[in-house]
Amino acid sequence: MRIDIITCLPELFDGPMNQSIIKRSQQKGLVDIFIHDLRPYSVNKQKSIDDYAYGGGAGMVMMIEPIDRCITALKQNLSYDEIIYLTPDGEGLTQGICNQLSLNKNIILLCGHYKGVDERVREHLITRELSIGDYVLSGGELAAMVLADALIRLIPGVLNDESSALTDSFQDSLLAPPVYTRPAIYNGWDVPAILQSGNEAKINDWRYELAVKRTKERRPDLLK
Ligand code: 6GU
Repeated sequence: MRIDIITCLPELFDGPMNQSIIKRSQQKGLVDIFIHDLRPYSVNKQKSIDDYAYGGGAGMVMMIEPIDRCITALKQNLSYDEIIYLTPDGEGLTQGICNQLSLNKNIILLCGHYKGVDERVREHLITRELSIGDYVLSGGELAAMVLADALIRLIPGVLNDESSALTDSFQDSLLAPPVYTRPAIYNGWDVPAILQSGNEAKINDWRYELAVKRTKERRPDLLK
């Protein structure tokens, strides 16, 4: 999978995209991430990428031309399955959407800033709009990283234990059950005996039961 990210703050991606699982998945050749600075695609001599809103009001709006030029340049080399704009008024991201998007070959993520992008970008240049939750971030960059992370870990071969993405919370509309590791007793707090019994069928039943219980308590909306 190839992910091209368009941003006016490319430095923000330096750390998170170059650590741990995301770093290793790139080294293994399972994913390619390219960060594109929007600024060089500006057309005026001040190199601006935003301007005042028509009709007035506080806040700058990202201009269509640099974004169009950047997307057009990318499309000259490759065809893209999705061009996703990260915005708080987009469709809410779910594990189901992540599963679906992880099957794509090439995607573009467009990060918004200021008061957002010129509406014509949304009408004509992108294929999809996603939000990562009902709160407002100062830009789409963190949301793009969240989305990239959620997609990359679903690509076969990225996780060492390939079955482990399947037992994540949300993967079957249930939260994940509790997990324990050694020591078996710490401070007098012990690990449930069933997990130490070696009886795989009983352990699976226990895990399912606790997943349901936890989901009922914490996220009853998932059980509908
Ligand atoms: Cl995708 N962008 C911004 N700026 N804020 C958000 C968001 C995205 N999702 C939730 N809040």
